[in-house]
Amino acid sequence: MNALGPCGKLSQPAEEGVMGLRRSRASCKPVRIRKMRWRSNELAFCVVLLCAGCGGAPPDAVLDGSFPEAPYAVVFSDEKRLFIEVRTSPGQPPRRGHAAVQLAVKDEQNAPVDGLTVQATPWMPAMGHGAPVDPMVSAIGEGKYVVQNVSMFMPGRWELHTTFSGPVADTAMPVFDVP
Ligand SMILES: [Cu+2]
Repeated sequence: MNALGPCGKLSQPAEEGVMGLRRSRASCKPVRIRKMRWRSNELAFCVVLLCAGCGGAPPDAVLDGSFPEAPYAVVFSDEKRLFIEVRTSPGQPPRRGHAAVQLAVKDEQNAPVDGLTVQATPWMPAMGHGAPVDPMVSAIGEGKYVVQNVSMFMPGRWELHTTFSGPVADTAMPVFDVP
């Protein structure tokens, strides 16, 4: 064998770095092709991630009993009118995918608040996007509300932008770190 590379040139010496090594191993163009292929793999991976959070899956039928005893977090509403214990299921901290979030809401006198209308929207602040499905909220009594279909489909920090109306009007923002 001679020392000619596939391009008909002498193989690049190792001191020229990674590009030189790659060029000597393959041919002149494959470096670029390889990069393109890697990019399309990356794209496919992103699509898979997005689709993991897409609708179609039935809501997690988690209405009671399956939330841990200890809250994941305890938050005040923004105007301090409500005090909210936050629990997640399945798993606490919530896993990637669809989670149910229980909000146990009390007022300034530490009494459970029933009759609230609750709206909750997941948001991933670092990337500026929400979730592909809207959560559904059910009141289960004793001041507890279960937000189902909270689609936190990527690892990282998610906010649950929450609005309460009815007997008490206020907003709150529990935050979740999805591993
Ligand atoms: Cu994201």
